[in-house]
Amino acid sequence: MTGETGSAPLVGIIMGSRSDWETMRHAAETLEKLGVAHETRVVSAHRTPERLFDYARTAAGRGLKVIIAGAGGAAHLPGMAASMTALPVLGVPVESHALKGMDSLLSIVQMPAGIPVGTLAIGRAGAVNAGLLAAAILATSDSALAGRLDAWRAAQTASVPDSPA
Ligand code: RP5
Repeated sequence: MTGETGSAPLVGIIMGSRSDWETMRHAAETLEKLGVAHETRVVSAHRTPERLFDYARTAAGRGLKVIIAGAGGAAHLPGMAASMTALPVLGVPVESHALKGMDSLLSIVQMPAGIPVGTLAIGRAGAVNAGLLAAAILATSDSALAGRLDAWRAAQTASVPDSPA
């Protein structure tokens, strides 16, 4: 799966399956709007464990600053990624068919003390917010990005109507 931007990626968006893309594309689109270089990969904790090991172990060395990991069901990807890198890992629970994403949420959020995963909401809202949170983390050391993030939030505020009718 592609999604690379021109410059070296700062955010890695990984997901357990191509079926997660419909949700995780919202993280990518958010980063694109904010001009944050990122990459997207399918990396499954269960089906491709060696790929996950290689990805997480090399992420910091390749220049990534934040990892966004989305998965559904028995969603071990964010936690396993976090176990192998000190980079901040943001977990997005993908809405599953059987349990509506409650399985994904509980699999991601209830990490043991010592290996943190910043867990977002189930589905699209979580993916959008993971993109925003990754940008906010990067913006602490990138004033131009901080300005773009402020502008994005101001535009959102301006777009909210006074009346529902
Ligand atoms: C998880 O299993 C993936 O993250 C996905 O959400 C779920 C179902 O995967 P597919 O069977 O659609 O490939 O590992």
